[in-house]
Amino acid sequence: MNKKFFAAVFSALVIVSSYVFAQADTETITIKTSSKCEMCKKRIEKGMSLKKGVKSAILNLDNHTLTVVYKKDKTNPEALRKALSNIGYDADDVAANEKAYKKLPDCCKKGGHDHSNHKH
Ligand SMILES: [Cu+2]
Repeated sequence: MNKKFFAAVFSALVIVSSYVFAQADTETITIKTSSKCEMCKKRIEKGMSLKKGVKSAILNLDNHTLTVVYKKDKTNPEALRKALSNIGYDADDVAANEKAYKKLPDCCKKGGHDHSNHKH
């Protein structure tokens, strides 16, 4: 029997299975947000990407939907929505954290772009 051959097959199996398990560890969710503008996008993407277990966070400003890729064993959708709320935005049915929301620039608040008395 060729031991080298078995060793090669075995290590190939280990590599393939660890890759498959690593893939199975991640999950993707989309969260509806109350984001308004490019500044919101930067704030949300930066803030969310720093959260534990988050691999990537991308906000689509056209439909205000945040797509998060996260590690299943490190975080969960509930924690991610809470995190977004703590940045100051609504996350699906989780309302924005009031304190964080108040700290947002006016243009990022709900209806922020509707103010007629906007000062420049
Ligand atoms: Cu904004």
